Amino acid sequence: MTSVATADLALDHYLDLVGDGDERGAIALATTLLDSGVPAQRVIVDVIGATQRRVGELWATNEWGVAREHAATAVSERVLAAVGARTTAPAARGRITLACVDGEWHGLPARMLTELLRLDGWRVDFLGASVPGRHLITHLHQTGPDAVALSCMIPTRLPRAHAAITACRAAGIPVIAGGAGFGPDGRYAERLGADAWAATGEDAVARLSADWPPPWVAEHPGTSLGDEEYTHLVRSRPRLIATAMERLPAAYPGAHHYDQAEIDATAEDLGHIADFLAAALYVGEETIFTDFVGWTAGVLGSRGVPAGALRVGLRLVRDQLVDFPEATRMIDSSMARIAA
Ligand code: B12
Repeated sequence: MTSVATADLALDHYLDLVGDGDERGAIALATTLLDSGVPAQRVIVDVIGATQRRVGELWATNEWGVAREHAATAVSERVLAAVGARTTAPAARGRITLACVDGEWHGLPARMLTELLRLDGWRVDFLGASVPGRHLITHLHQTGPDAVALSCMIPTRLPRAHAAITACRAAGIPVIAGGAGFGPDGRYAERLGADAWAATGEDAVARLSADWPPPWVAEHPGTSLGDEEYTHLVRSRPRLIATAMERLPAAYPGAHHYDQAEIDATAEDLGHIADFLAAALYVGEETIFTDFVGWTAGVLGSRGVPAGALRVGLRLVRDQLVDFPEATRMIDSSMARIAA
């Protein structure tokens, strides 16, 4: 049996273990796979990564609560550390700084990439989740790496990703971008000025070992990013949400009976609407917003919240966005999408 098949067979068992918070069991399974000749890369990608995607689906469909997802992720972090500790590769290639963009809390995908790069012979300084731009730059000045690898899993962090990419390049260090936040084919990475993009950790390993550094382009042909609408929207975010919450009971009578947890969840959802809208305006990509609304409709639907409630939330935001033609157009097309 091939090692890929062995890793595949372990998947269901591994999911059960992390779903049960069984750290020791999960580490034992990963160690057994390594001992039976499954390469560490396969354990990282085909077991840990594939399971995390499954965990995301189980959370989205409300089969798993947040606590179970958190516990499973915490177990996988420990398993990844155990796999890393059991494998060594001489750091012969060069040095890479790997960081999650400011406000990006998905540290595990970046940690997976860290281990994959180490296995390929890079010395990796992993700075973890949510790294503020100026601290990232200080680190670059102190260590002088060959590359910065920037991870962004959700598009709301793209404006910060842009700032980080610009600052790294100003310091003379080329940037490779990755993570689902940069879009399905990484198309936002180029728009934000990254030197390279890779879809997966293994693609990143291949890209960095094949031709790095890429030819230096003094300035990437930047489209205009972060126009007036974006700036106004970001500035008015707190008022936008507060006003929408005030108007909510009149627009959605069910909200009269909301308890504090429901009020907090609604305010958080309105915050996501504002943030995804801002990101879509920043990058000039309507799909960032319409995909988010489609995804939210699914998540709320599996928690028994009707699409009508989401429509009300969108309308409460839209009604305040007088003189925001792009934003209202994006909201309208998202409403048409959920109606369909
Ligand atoms: C665990 C998890 C969390 C944890 C993260 C903890 C941690 N330590 O990482 C916590 C609880 C913090 C979290 C929070 C949120 N999450 Co979350 N989360 C997940 C989950 C279930 C797993 C993430 C993971 O570990 N993936 C690991 C593997 C599967 O990722 P991967 O993409 O294959 O990784 C590879 C590539 O991305 C690539 N790569 C990654 N970085 C880089 C960098 C470079 C340079 C390169 C080249 C490549 C590269 O290499 C990796 C290794 O091969 C995902 C589901 C999913 N499908 O990923 C949701 C998910 C990403 N989360 C989601 C959401 C919505 C959120 C929240 C907004 C939820 C909320 N309501 O608050 C917040 C946002 C927090 C923030 N601001 O960052 C959504 C995003 C949807 C969207 N529209 O974008 C997802 C997809 C869940 C879902 N099913 O819908 N989350």
